[in-house]
Amino acid sequence: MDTAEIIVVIAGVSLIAFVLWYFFGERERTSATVSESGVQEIKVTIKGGYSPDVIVVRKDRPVRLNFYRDETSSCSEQVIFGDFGIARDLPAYKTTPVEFTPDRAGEFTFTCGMNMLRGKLIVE
Ligand SMILES: [Cu+2]
Repeated sequence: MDTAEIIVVIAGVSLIAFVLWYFFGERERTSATVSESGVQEIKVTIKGGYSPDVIVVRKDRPVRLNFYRDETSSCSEQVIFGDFGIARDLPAYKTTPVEFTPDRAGEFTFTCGMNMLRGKLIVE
């Protein structure tokens, strides 16, 4: 193999590694911060996806997820926590708090109204 071929192979392997990491890799877990009043709070920015998209909270303590929708894409105009029976409209370029108290531990998916954008709420 000459140098050009080796470079192509390395580039190809790195691309495959990136794709595997992107789709199957461990997502970054972000814990909510607890305010003085005991509310677990976290800001989630929405721009083509949820950021952070894996949120860790504690069970039986109130949670306030502040969704900031940084786009007008109709995809993200709603956020749904099916397991907790919550659906909220999110106006563009505004922060919308979603408040509830998780009464069960586990991993719960939250999505946009079309089930395209996805995030995970981990209750511990
Ligand atoms: Cu959508």
